[in-house]
Amino acid sequence: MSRLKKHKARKEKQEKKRPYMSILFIIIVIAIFGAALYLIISKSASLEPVNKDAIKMTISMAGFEPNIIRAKVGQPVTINLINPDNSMHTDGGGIHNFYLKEPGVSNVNITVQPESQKVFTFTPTQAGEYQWYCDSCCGGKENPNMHGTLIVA
Ligand SMILES: [Cu+2]
Repeated sequence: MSRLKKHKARKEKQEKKRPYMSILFIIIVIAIFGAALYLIISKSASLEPVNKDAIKMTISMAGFEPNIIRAKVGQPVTINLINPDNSMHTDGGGIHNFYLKEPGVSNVNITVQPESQKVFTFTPTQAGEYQWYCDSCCGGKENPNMHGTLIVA
């Protein structure tokens, strides 16, 4: 076989490989779009609160909703905290937290796993304005989004 023929043969071989390459490329593109779609859908999937009498509160990368709650001295506050974020969130692995430690108000440190919820109760014993925050993501206390205010009268 001449050099030219060899070269031609090799070129033909390479060209035969190409359709597989484009199929592989299409599969990769579909996989990436599928993963993105999964993240969007699972992010918007809402969890129904397990305790309908509690204050329904969500905590996500967007912060607490609501981020202001009012309470009365001596009356228990029950919060149903829902975390709709999934574990694909790079910062903190989708884990969020409710941290409220103020003398005479409460001593609460509740961690909520991704796509789950927790119900907890505390009873404030002093009037005033208090800050709670998420201690598990985006710089914790330093992140202004991850705060809430408890107003006790
Ligand atoms: Cu958080």
